[in-house]
Amino acid sequence: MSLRYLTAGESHGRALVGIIEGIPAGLALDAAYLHRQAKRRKLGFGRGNRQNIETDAIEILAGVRFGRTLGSPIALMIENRDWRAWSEIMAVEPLSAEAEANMRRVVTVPRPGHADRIGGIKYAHGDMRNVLERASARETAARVALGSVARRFLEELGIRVASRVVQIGEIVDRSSFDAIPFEENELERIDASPVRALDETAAAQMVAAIERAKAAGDTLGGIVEVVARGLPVGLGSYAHWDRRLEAEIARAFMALNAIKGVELGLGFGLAATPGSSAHDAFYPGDGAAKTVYRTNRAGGIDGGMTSGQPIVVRAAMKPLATLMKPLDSVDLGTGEAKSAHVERSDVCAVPAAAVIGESLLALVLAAAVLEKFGGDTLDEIAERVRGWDATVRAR
Ligand code: EPS
Repeated sequence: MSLRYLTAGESHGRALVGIIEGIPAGLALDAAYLHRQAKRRKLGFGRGNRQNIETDAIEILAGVRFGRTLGSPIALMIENRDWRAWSEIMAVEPLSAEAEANMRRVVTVPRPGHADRIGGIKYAHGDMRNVLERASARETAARVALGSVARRFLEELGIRVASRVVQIGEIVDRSSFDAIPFEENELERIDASPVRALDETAAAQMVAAIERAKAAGDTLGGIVEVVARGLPVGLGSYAHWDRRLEAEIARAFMALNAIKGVELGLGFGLAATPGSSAHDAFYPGDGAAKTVYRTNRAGGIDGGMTSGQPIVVRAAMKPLATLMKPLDSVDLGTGEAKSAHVERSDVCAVPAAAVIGESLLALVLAAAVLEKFGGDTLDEIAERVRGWDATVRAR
């Protein structure tokens, strides 16, 4: 097990916490870096009022001393500022009979498309708040915090991760992923787009589509693209099914709330493409390598291994299940037909999903790097990666 991480926390509970284990010693890491990444997740047109309440400042509780990782587990905490308004509803202590009788915001009518109904059945929660508090995408703030630690580690090895929005509702941005900015000082360009689109015309149309959905009490999904560059050749393996890197990437993205589809490179498009134009041909190298590619239809992975080309992942997000004009549902307490529960929410969280996707990919890649190169200190790993790059050039 090269890298593992856990999160805990309810959406309106006191805080989100995350622990990551396996990051080597000697990595420069500070809370300001993590906070910069966390703030990027909050951006995006279509988010609700909650984003104005939360600052998503990240506290490093353990695993770092004098600005460098110790090699021990790193523990992070993000306060839920909104908890102050929810401290009775989300109290940890047992309820008094009076408080139980006066409990507010009890959820008995599940939202179609949300975890409410099945979670309530599965965990015997009559009040489905017990489900939605944890099923909420608020938890992704913790995954971004942990993913930003992985990102910091990858940066030291020259590996960069970035993202953009490709589609919101029916509006598609047809720009190439090659135009995505990667360096921290360049990221602001796409972070400044209201919807993380590269093309300004598409961005304006996406904003208008979100506005229309909001006015109609509706929500919108979309497609995000996450790209990683600067990868060593040969992360992952063809040798056994559970070592294939695409599988890990798909798992990480499918584990993000509301994601219903994942593809690499041309992905589903390959189904309709003949073999003659579906693959990436090899050409004689330029001196630095024996072979080079001119296309990246595979999305950076062949046979479950990194090819050294950029990894290009796309994920499709369904529209959020909390509708201000709610769908038909049933009160599970009384059995009556009712409109689904309505709770303050976002209209569209696709731009946030793109930023979260960067962290998910960073976590998968950091684990793959650690598995291939091992090492207890950053220097040890960096030296092994450099040595491997030289080996690859000669093969
Ligand atoms: C969410 C509902 C909204 C979002 C929340 C995810 O929260 P609330 O019900 O408090 O308005 O704002 O996302 C975040 C708080 C966040 O930081 O991303 C949901 O139901 O998934």
